[in-house]
Amino acid sequence: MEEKKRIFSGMQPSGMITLGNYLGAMKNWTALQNDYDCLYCIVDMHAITVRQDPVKLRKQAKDLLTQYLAVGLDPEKNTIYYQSHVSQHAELGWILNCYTYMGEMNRMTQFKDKAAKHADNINTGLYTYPVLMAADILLYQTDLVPVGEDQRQHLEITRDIAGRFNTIYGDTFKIPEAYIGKVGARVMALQEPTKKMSKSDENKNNTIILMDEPAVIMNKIKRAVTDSEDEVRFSEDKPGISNLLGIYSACTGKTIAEAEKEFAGAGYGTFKTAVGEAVVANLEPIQQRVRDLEKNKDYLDEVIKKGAERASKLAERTLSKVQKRVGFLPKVR
Ligand code: ATP
Ligand code: LTN
Repeated sequence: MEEKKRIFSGMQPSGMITLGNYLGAMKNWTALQNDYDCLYCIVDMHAITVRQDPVKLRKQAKDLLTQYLAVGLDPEKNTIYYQSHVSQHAELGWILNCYTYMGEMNRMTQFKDKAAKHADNINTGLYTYPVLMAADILLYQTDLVPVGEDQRQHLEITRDIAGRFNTIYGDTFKIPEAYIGKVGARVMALQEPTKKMSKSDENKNNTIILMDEPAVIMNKIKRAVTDSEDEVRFSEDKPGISNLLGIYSACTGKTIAEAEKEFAGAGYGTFKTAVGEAVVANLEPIQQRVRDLEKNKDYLDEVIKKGAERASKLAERTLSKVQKRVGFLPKVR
């Protein structure tokens, strides 16, 4: 039997999961779980590149685990774990730091954005964040990385680092590909539709979070910034309406063209109500499952324990190969 191809992806427990995270990443994860061997990591080590309150970070990491399961990831089919439980990520991360140039890191747009946002804490972890991400992916000989559009540059650097290492030491890492969905890959902020919806946004009206109640969702969509026309049409000069069309399409499975036709002549009010209802229809069942799962602490503990064990076993294979190649002595046993 041919072995399944491998998928790796992760999300930071840096706040409440948004509709952007869900449509851009998680929804694709659940769709891919039957055809691939998938590892879905909760990247808590990445989250501390901006200052986190430890009590909140623990809660967010637990909530994210519950949400991974609630969106439909089956822990029997997928390896789900906390990054900090598998020490090989940090170990490979260090080694790869020594094969990455500052010039490469200087080009990373996420670093520039986050450095501007957190000017009082531009730490070197934030700077080398993409190297740890490369380690995450390369540890598992990953074929495919399902992410939102904003991660494309990080995937490119991952491929560059892997290729460089392979050139020096011979084939060591599989060169991974990004998997970026056609719809939902870049959900924009509702009040500022030219910037991406982000879970760490301070303006709560910019984001819909996975756990927002239906009335809150309807309200946020109704108040979303649009334009002075009244025509539901996808266009670069209509970022608000285009964003809502993208959300509608990702939530219903209809194409943008079908959606435009459906709302031709309907007006923004009717359209926004339909978008809100489509989002609620996607999120309500997930919210119910979150509430059920939260009651089952033992089950969650079991999932995360098994996940770390399997991930660690797989990661060790690559790490020990790498350690040998760069010239570290084996442990005396
Ligand atoms: P933060 O605000 O803390 O930087 P984030 O909301 O950008 O976080 P991440 O944890 O960094 O989220 O990303 C998790 C996944 O969600 C990634 O695959 C990322 O590409 C995807 N993603 C994040 N925001 C969006 C968005 N607005 N539209 C589509 N996909 C997104
Ligand atoms: N950098 C990603 C989160 C992330 C990730 C990964 C995604 C960390 N490691 C490995 C895919 C694969 C982000 O900021 N969204």
